Amino acid sequence: VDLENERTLAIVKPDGISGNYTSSIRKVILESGFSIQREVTVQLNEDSVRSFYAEHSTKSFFPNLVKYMTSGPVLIMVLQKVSAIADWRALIGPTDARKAKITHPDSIRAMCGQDLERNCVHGSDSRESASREISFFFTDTFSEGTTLKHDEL
Ligand code: DGI
Repeated sequence: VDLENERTLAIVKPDGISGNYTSSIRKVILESGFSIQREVTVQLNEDSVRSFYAEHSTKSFFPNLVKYMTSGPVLIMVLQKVSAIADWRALIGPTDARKAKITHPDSIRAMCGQDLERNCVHGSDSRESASREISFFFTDTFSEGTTLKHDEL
């Protein structure tokens, strides 16, 4: 078991921001022992979302996903702790927020998500995704201050 610190990418999606859940989510993050290494609020454009969610590009829900993720600003964060990837996934709960409210009532998606699409938060699902997703939004080194990789998202 690798007990080294891990980084994962967390996103508070548009419904999380518009529902004013940001401070509650930040509280859960810090109380759960994560440090927030980077954070930036941006309005994503369609190309960014298509590229970020490329693995879902052939799914029937993809156009809706793109529409939803561009419907308002999102808060993008890099979280760090031991086992950050699995622990953040456990904290956010199942993809379908409606199910989360029943099976994982203490999860973040149960708290602020609405359904399978509007589920309030994102979390990387593996080391490979975390690495890809972090470098998708942020410059590759962590030695400088917060720098967005793209001028415009
Ligand atoms: O890693 P997750 O976000 O838990 O889930 P995922 O990688 O399977 O799907 C990415 C996002 O796409 C998910 O957060 C919400 C959306 N999505 C997934 N499956 C469906 C969906 N949206 C709709 N409308 N219908 C789906 O079946």
